[in-house]
Amino acid sequence: MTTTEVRAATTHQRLLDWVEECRQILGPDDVHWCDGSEAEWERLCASLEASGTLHRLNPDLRPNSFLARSDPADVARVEDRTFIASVDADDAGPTNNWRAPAELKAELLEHFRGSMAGRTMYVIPFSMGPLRSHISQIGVQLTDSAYVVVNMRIMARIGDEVLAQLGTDGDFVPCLHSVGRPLSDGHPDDPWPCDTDNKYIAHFPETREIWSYGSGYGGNALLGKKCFALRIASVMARDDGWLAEHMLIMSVTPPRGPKYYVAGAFPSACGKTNMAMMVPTLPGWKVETVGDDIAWMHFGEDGRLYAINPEHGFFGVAPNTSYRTNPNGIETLWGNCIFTNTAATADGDVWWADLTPTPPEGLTDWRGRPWSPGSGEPAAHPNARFTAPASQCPSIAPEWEDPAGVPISAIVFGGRRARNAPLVTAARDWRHGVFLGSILSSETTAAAEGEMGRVRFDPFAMRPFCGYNMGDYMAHWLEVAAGRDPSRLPQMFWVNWFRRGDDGRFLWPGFGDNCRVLRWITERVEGRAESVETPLGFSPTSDALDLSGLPVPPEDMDELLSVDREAWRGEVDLIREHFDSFGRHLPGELWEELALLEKRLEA
Ligand code: O2Y
Ligand code: MN
Repeated sequence: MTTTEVRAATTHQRLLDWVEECRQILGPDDVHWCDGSEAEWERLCASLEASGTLHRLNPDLRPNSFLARSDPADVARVEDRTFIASVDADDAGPTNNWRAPAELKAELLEHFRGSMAGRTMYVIPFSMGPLRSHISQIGVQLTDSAYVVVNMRIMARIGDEVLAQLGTDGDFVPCLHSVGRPLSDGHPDDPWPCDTDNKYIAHFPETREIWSYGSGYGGNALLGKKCFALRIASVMARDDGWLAEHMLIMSVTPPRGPKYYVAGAFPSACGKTNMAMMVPTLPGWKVETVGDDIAWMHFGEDGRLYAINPEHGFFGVAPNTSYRTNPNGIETLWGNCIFTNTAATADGDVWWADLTPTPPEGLTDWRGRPWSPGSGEPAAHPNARFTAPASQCPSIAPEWEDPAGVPISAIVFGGRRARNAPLVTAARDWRHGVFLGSILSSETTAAAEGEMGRVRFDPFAMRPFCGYNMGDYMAHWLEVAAGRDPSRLPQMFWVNWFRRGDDGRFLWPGFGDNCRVLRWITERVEGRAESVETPLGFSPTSDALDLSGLPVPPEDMDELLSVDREAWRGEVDLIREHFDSFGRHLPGELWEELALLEKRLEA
């Protein structure tokens, strides 16, 4: 080993043995144990600038911030290369790509062997969740990407304090990552090394391991996020009686209090980050942010459900994030950020569609080419991202790092439905809420997703992120609440911000006006919301929503809250097909809920 090796600040023998075993397989030139310090960040960013991976932004405009341009073939999560390698295929279920663990490991080892030659292997101890929280979990990621290290430093708590927490025998999830581009062949390095043709995002739920190869991008490479905090954590949660969810966490405080905490599950690209940072339009109402993407929830001694945000930063989609859609999001990005695949301005800042009403002159696109509005291509990649410290968000809740978590009063499920799904519906009880979560769905919007307007079910917004059989996952949601005092459980709601009229326009303004729906939700939690029963649950009466100052015509409100029985009979057929796909794994209670829905539709 060379003299640049940075030694471990740990005597944790299992960890040291695993790192050594991996070093021998991966064959890096150096090993660097990340301490998480500012000085380390500066050194790594400087080396990434030198290799052309990072471009420092104008410090007068955006201090301590950088732009990275990825390989054009490495721009997003790769669901078709994401694997759940459980011993039994049935344990992965119909929504996951299954591979036999031994076979997949053997195949991957062929790729991993020597894959770090000529590079440094970074060891990143990281905590998902605040240190010293009983809800948090520790992981250790090995990676040959310094870009991953600096992003992980924003997205998780990393370094020596995590090793200290781990002690000499603490549990950790081993996360192995290589971009898959050894430097042994004498070929010069690329600014964004990857192995385009051989990407694998592999999860081994029984042994709680993650092996990721070939991609340096986002959810494929920052292994604490989707891989650990959702796919592996969902398995841990199943085994240990808690919930690992694709949910934002926010607080909502009425003018005279008290403060309520709401968790919200929305499929990817449904505006979760915007909602978590909402600026409410109702005077006197306050919204604060605890997390924008993932919630880990445990029941407390008092029977209430307590949630932490396991992350430490935001990895948000840049395009269409603007002062109009998310002012707190924009303010978060003042400095200390990494931008990936945005456009660059002539004065050394970043840009994306909607950031300013018109694009500035002299833009460079996400691939580093001069860009003009007439080019017919977007300046920023549609999945361009910002990595930003959560602590910089103006709406961050002061208690966002409370190790005890925050008590959840309401859980909101929301899909993207142009038709049929009403603006808001309250579930009758926990079991009915689980049913509503299980039929969460969106209509396909792009040709790439298949036929336009087709309903795609995304139960609990977890379809790409559940590390086991989704039928068993739904059963777990029922089991965690069994025998508990219903009055202590969060109430559950279904929302849909995306309903359109026959003329194709959105019927609901969304964004800060969603607080009007949140107001009704808090009133329902308090047991005083004016409600009417529908076949789907309970909806606001026509005058129960505070619409003051909102120019939505009454006929649009009627449409927004309506449940079209004929259309819902059609939906029932789709739900039956959806449920059928889980075979014996779908809990009988959900079939019973479907039968009840059918009965109510006939009434
Ligand atoms: O494309 C990626 O790698 C990121 S996907 C992502 C990032 C942040 C929050 N949510 C998501 C998602 O796909 O749900
Ligand atoms: Mn997400």
